[in-house]
Amino acid sequence: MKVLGRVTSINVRKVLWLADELGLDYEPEVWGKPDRDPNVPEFLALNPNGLVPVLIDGDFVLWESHAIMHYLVEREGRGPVPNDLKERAIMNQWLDWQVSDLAPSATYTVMALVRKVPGFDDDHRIAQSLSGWTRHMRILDAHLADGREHLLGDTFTLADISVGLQVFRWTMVDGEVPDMPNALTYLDRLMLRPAAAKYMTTATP
Ligand SMILES: N[C@@H](CCC(=O)N[C@@H](CS)C(=O)NCC(=O)O)C(=O)O
Repeated sequence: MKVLGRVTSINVRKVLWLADELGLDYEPEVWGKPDRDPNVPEFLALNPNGLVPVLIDGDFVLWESHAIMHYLVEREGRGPVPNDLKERAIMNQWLDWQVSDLAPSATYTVMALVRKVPGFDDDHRIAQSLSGWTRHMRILDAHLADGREHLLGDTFTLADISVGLQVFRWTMVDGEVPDMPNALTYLDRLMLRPAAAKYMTTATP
């Protein structure tokens, strides 16, 4: 199996973290700007979006981080997905929320104040992004206010990987951000997982 991407990407990290949780063997192949621009025919033939991660499993090719996570769990027949229908639905709710609400609100701030990518210096857009990201972080912080260990309570699920990585990025913002005590406690507990700590380091913010 090959995972195409760069370790600085949150979406690639989701897949790598899960692969480590499952103890899978895979071959990483570096793709993604600035190291290796995916907008070349060779890569676009695999993912026409020109985005990472991409999974190659034999002659099977898959893109979209959450689709890849679900595939790996089903392929192995084990992993952090609840058996219970309603718990699984709640896990999917948080996964969808991460990809459709939480992450998009954070994107500009991450480029400007975490990864410091040249060109991301529009103060108005930073303020707009930070305000949206803060609103979503408050929703998360309130959900975690009862001291639960994971999004679903006692059970670690795929949703903790995706949302946890986004909380880590919140701590990497170079600037003042509102306090999110429950989310930070949640992150500290997640960090105790060896696979988590590997993908949430200051070396690769
Ligand atoms: N919805 C996609 C988003 C993928 C995405 O936005 N990937 C970013 C990195 S986080 C990317 O490929 N950026 C261009 C690049 O790195 O060259 C997923 O979840 O996999």
